[in-house]
Amino acid sequence: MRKREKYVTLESDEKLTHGHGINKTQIRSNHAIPAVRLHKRSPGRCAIGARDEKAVAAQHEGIVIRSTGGHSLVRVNDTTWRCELRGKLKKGPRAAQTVAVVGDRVRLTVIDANNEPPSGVIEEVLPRDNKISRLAARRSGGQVEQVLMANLDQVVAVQSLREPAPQKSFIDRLMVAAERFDVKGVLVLNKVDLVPAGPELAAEQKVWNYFQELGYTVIWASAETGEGTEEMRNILTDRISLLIGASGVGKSTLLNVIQPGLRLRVNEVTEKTGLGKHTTTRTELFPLRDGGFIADSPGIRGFDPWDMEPLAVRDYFPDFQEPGQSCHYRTCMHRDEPRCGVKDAVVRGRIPVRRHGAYLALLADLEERKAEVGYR
Ligand SMILES: Nc1nc2c(ncn2[C@@H]2O[C@H](COP(=O)(O)OP(=O)(O)OP(=O)(O)O)[C@@H](O)[C@H]2O)c(=O)[nH]1
Ligand SMILES: [Mg+2]
Ligand SMILES: [Zn+2]
Repeated sequence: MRKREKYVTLESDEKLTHGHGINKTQIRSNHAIPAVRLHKRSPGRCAIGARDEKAVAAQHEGIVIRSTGGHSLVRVNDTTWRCELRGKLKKGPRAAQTVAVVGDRVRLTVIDANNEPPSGVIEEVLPRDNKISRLAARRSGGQVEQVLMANLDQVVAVQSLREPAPQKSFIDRLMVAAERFDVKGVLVLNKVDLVPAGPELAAEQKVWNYFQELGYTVIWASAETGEGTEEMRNILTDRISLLIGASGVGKSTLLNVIQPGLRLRVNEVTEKTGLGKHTTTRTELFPLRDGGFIADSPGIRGFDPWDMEPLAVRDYFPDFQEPGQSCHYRTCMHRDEPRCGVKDAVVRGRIPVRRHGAYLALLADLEERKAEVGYR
């Protein structure tokens, strides 16, 4: 985990913890959360920290825990503020939905501190340490960057072993994005209770242990039996994490087991399609009782990484690094080139054909996109 300099204290509130005592939740942040006063007539222009008896517009710094349309919920210490975005922020180069995303640290001006919830205006989104984003289809056609979350320590990919069946290529792509955006990748395999012990389970272990060998944390879990949930709680504590995966894999159910007071809505997987019904409809960040924050997110089917040069993609496959040393060409893309160490490793069974296939497919997607609009 990356080191960050300062600490800020956020407290869980009653609603989120359902009376399980007082919870001082420490999250890492580069910024303290001061309440500073600005001059009444020119909010936003006064120097932070300026003192003026007539001043009324207090400012706070907080973390976005939910972002929908024009509104965001911002957590400042133990209070959740409802905030709008200052108009000028919507005009920048970023698409409106990526201006302030879950996990963003923001500076807000108080509009009404006595409101229920208190209200404010987001004046500034502070620079991000990192983010996880993918390409998403735009309603009006084409594709656009969708930032799923900012300032996170790890992305926790949740798959179910059955109902719905796991998608290996989703994991391959998500882990590439994690490498690209410098976020730790964790893999949770849920519903292990649905896989009979014996050859079926052994086959799954063979597939998924490979990711463990690559250095990713792999957790076998069941929200039904509780298996693996303690291990999950341990890796989530004191970190800021994003749970991500297809609809119906059990993200919300797992969180409810890990922190019962959350009472997240969960739903049935439809029998016909074996797919979930998108019970969770937005990404939301919750303080964890023992420290840290976890974001539950709506199910997504695919994950298209972006913003990388085709030649850089090979660097995001940890298993290609050592065999890649023996490629004849320094810029070998492990595709059509002769005397390729990576392809040799595939032939010798050291790298699964599937992994190499996932790499080639991603490469082709990025090249196609680059040909259309430039690599971004
Ligand atoms: N057998 C079994 N069923 C589970 C397990 N975990 C979750 N489920 C069931 O899977 C279904 C879907 O769970 P959710 O938690 O709503 O799934 P989700 O990933 O949050 O789905 P979205 O919010 O739509 O993205 C529910 O009916 C759960 O009861 C598990 O470990 N074993
Ligand atoms: Mg859910
Ligand atoms: Zn090669």
